[in-house]
Amino acid sequence: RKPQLAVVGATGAVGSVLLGILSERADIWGEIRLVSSARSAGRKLTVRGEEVEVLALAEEVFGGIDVAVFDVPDEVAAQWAPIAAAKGAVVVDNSAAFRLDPDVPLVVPEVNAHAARVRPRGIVANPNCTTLSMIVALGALHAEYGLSELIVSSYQAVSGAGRDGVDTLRSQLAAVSGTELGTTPGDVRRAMGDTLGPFPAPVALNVVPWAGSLQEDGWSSEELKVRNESRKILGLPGLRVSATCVRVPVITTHSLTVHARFENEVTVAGAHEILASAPGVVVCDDPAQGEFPTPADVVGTDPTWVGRVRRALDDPRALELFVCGDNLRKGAALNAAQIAEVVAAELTA
Ligand code: 11C
Repeated sequence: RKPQLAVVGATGAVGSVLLGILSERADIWGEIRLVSSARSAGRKLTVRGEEVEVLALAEEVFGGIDVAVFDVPDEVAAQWAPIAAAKGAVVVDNSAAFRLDPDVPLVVPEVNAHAARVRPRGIVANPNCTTLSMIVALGALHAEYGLSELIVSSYQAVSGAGRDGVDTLRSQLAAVSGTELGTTPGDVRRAMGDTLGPFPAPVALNVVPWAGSLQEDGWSSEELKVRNESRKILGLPGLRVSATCVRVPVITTHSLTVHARFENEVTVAGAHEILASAPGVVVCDDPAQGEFPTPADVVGTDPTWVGRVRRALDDPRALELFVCGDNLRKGAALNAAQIAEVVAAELTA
């Protein structure tokens, strides 16, 4: 029989994208059961061209389910993923609850698909969208050159903060459109009043050097995720990583500038060749023709797009890159769907 899939968090920003992706990819699933909080249960959503009623999260919904993709808040995942696993489902969890658990693999199929096979808790974790937006390209370069250090800055889209993030940017853009705002200190902030949504400062006409929650020594949770998750996915526990995470007025698609240092000397031609032949990566790098990835062009696509590839002027072992990836697709739903497919192939082998 075909494996049965549950999507938990089906009505959320990532859940909706996942239903679209499941409708586009090879149809390997038997039933696709949709699950959400009690608040959204009863709604009908379309997947594979059929309307499916959303069920309220409860232990019974996991009966007969082989793989359950969770896209819910950390605390909901922490409570319910083990319940689904105890009912016999392999859980693919997109929260941060289990990513650093040594008994939970953190998987990006292009980089470490093998890791998904060893899952003592019956849970496979899906990385954070910021890490995911760059790691496929870095995994390919690491396999050839041996990565030793990463210094990155992110330019994160508001949909990383969910529907609330998108609604906030759209309403802020409406408020500033056709005005002279953005020319005197604090004018944008005053116009926004208390409509900052999930962000600590206006995001329209602005950049906000903050994503996530405050952690020790001034680091944000998002910055620590980039460090910890990159290390785990690449199998490099001592990798030197510094990240600065920044929110920008983009709806969907995270971008990153990456300074990557390697064990071996690099060349731009070599990097281009590695990236161009890496599954899941597209090189778009001809600045003379104005060709480089931008979120406006990348949104809605599956690959990791890489441009502006340069060798560091002062370090023959370092590359500078500009990377874009759709944070809702490869950054979340697509990677989860890919992991689910890897698990399904194993279960049905
Ligand atoms: C953002 N990357 O852009 C975050 C959202 O750990 O999965 C995803 C948080 C996570 O705000």
